[in-house]
Amino acid sequence: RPSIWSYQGDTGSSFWGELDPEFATCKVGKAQSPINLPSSVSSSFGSLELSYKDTPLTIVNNHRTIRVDYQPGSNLTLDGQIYELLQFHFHQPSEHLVWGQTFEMEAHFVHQNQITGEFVVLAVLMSKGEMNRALDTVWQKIPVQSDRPPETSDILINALDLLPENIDRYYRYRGSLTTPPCSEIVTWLVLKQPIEVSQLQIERFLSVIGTNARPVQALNNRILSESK
Ligand code: SG4
Ligand code: ZN
Repeated sequence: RPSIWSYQGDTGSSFWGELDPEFATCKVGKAQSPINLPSSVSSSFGSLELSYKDTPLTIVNNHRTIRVDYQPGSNLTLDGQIYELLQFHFHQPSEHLVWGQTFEMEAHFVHQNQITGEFVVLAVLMSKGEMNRALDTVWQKIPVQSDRPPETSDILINALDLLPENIDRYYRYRGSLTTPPCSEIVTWLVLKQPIEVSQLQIERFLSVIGTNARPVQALNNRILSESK
């Protein structure tokens, strides 16, 4: 079955729950993402443990985002569990808000536990500023045509180059994929320090993909935590 969801009009995010029975969670789920941060309780967590390797730049335009696929062998460790970095991708504007503020873009580093299937998504907020070199390496290779096989090159990249200096300060909460089927299987880690992206880089993304952010969802009775 072709999946018909989008970010605009009558297949946009307010209708996801009705487009397909498999998308019902988008409507009835009580732990949906994104959310407005921070709100409510805080407790403490330690530093993030990341072990990311270089990977050959493999990039996909699936017309809903620009995605960079990662080769196996890069991990994030959380609560003693290992989650493998599968891919990262981008949203414009940001999906998470901080104190009601939207950022220019947001990057999602998607990790999955190979045994439980649970996800950890590390989110990096992006504000307008200097041209971002690591991002530029990716942007140089954006496929203009969507739904083609991934484009691989022999350029090596490392997701660490897209993270801010400070990865010790972050919000953490339990939520969902921000796209259909909106499965509530994600631990979200949202870094507090944003990285910078230039106006031209934002425009480049918009000209290929357009805006692709799901609006914020109700917190309901979830607890949000902060590091330190
Ligand atoms: C994007 O559409 C990615 O292309 C999807 O990746 C991703 O789905 C989806 O966003 C949801 O991820 O971090 N925004 S999010 O919650 O990673 C998954 C693929 O389709 C399952 C591979
Ligand atoms: Zn995402």
